[in-house]
Amino acid sequence: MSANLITRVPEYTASDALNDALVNAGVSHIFLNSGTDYPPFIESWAKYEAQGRLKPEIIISPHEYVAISAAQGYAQVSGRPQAVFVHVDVGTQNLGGALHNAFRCRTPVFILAGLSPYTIGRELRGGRDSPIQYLQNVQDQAGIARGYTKLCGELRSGRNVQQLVYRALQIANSEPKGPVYMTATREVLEEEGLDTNADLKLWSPALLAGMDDGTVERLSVALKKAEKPLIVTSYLGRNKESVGELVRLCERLAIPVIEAGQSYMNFPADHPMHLGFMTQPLLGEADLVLVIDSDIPWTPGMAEMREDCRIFYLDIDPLKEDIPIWYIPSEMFIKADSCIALKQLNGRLDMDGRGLDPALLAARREKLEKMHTDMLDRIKRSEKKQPGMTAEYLSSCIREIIDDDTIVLNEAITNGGAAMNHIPRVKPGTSFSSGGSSLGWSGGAAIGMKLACPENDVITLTGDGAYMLSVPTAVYWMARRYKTPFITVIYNNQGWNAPKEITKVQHPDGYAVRENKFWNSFEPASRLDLVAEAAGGAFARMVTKPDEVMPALLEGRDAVRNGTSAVINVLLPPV
Ligand SMILES: Cc1ncc(C[n+]2csc(CCOP(=O)(O)OP(=O)(O)O)c2C)c(N)n1
Ligand SMILES: [Mg+2]
Repeated sequence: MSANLITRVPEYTASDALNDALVNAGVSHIFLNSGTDYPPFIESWAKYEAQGRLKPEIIISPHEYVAISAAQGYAQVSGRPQAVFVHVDVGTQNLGGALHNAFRCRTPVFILAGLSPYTIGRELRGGRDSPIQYLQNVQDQAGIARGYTKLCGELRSGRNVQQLVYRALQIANSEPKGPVYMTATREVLEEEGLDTNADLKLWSPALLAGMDDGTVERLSVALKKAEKPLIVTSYLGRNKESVGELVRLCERLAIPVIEAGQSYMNFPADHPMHLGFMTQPLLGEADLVLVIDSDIPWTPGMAEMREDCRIFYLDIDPLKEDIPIWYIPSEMFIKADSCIALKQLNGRLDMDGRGLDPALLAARREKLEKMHTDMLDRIKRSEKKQPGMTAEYLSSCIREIIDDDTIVLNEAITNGGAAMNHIPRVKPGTSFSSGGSSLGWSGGAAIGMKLACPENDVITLTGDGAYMLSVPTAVYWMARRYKTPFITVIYNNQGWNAPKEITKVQHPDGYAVRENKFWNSFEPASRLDLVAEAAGGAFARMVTKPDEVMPALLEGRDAVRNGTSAVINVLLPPV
């Protein structure tokens, strides 16, 4: 045995310093999928527990996709980033599409991955001691994450670990927010650390700005002048305070709101100015559209709009700098925080109501209110119980078993519209989707949200395909182990409907339609609910008839209130 292995273990290691930095920065949980890179941390955590010292709670996550989805969910509801610790290159790869979601959703997450040790001759504590460390030594591990993170960095010395953690979190927490990815070799994590006792006030996120006076003036004049204004938003409700400001603006000027590709609750669905989730037909009539916080308010090639429609784009990232090809032809691209900007607009209009014709405004308000009531009538009619199962009826039953504070996660894909229409959310912070396009987010996200908001009920609405991609074995095991019970409703159309629908749009008279072949079926249907029972003792129920929906949902809700997750697998007509 060479001398290095009897080298003294420092009393305070880099791993200890990292623990302390995370605790100091308010990171309460580490979602962990470990490996041979973890002895320095495992030793540190055991020491901390033995000595009664504070450390983040370690949440064992059997799949990395679930780990980061949980951290994303936690930050989506609370604004507070959590840590995800994964195993070298392979663990990083398993973050997979969930890293895309966190990035696209602009959610702060602190990711740490081990690096294969850089010494092979036992020169240093932590050097290589296993064959796999050679296989895991790859050219560009950080490259796996680089396209989906705001910062990729390496901890290279035990002495400045804390500084780099604070810097990474400051960047993650500053708008546009997002995940950060740090790596470290075992040798560094075993080194002597340095506790800086940093004052976190000196690491606060970059301050946000609103609009300059000229822009406030131009925008308020344009809004007052418009005859058929429209507001489209997707994630304004990331800041709950913005919702009230948007309500004020829309009430004053009688402006309707469409939530397009909603990833947060942005505007109360029961408000008369809420006109649903589809931009058409309103977009086609509008003479002014104010987009606030949206990546894709509409699909440019598919949208019908007036030639003379004026577009104003207000967003923290109005050019979508991480999307290579993107364009919405806007008169102004306003880079500002929407909450500050809305307060400025409301303030401007408080001071100066000139230019508004009360009669015109009243007529517009009345017309919009009627549209809102007509929309609700249509929704109500479509949810009537039919002999066969419909997503509309199912969604209406879900509405009946939840309350205004229930957190709803929507990953119901082609049934997501039915879910949004029939399960209106009226309180900020009670409706979420992944903000990205990688399916499988909702299972892990529900765990994170329940950890952050234990008082709220949490319900996920998922397609059957999305459910399978969520790694349900890991999800329901974690939900039981960490006491985060939630209800899952599977909108089970026994296959992938989305690729079928889009093929029908692209080739309406083609072979696929004529032959009815779409390579999208999961028949014969699986007992997807039983997966959760096997993995985490969840209450599992398959439902085939409309009459069975309500009793199953109520039983599921009772199970959750008694501490057990529930999966209600509802069979819809097959795709
Ligand atoms: C990780 C991942 N894989 C594949 C896709 C492509 N995709 C988009 S929608 C969809 C179908 C999802 O099926 P399901 O959840 O059952 O919803 P449905 O289309 O049936 O409503 C697929 C596979 C994706 N978005 N993300
Ligand atoms: Mg499906």
